Amino acid sequence: MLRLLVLHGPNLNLLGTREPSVYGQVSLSDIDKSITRRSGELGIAVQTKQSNSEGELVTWIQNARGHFDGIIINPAAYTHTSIAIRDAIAAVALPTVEVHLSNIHQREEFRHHSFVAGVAIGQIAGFGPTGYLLALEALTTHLGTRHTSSRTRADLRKKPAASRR
Ligand code: CA2
Repeated sequence: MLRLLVLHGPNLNLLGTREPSVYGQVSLSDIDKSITRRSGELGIAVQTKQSNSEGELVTWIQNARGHFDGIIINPAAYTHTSIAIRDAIAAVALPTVEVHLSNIHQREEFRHHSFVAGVAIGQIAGFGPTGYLLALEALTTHLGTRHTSSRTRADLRKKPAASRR
């Protein structure tokens, strides 16, 4: 069974309580519930965690190696500042999808640059909480395709040439 780690960065614990015009009215706990529900439908195991601390996020990313097959992360403000989070993602070399509730490219100039984007397999921004569900689909497909294609290569090696036509 695929195992995915979902990480939420600083201040996302405030979702649904402040700035609803920017970040919506849905709480982080509601987002986590919908992630868990969808992961059940997809037949994957998911763990969700939130931290306001850069170091804690770095430690969780480091510890993901061997326990998870991929990471979904909304690094929040650390997106735009944290070389440490970027380096941790690069070091564990687990496929990582970056998620943002808002479209960071439509907002202030300082939000346009992401230190994480260069080490992520992709970025999803601007779809609100749905972005996490899109990330689940994308990462599951990415990992499934990778696994399927290596199985297919092994199957092809086993079959005699005549039966491959
Ligand atoms: O759009 C996103 O998901 C962001 O990662 C959210 C970050 C922001 O710094 C990024 O540029 C884009 C901010 C998260 C703060 O969340 C709050 C939620 C409710 C009230 C106040 C902050």
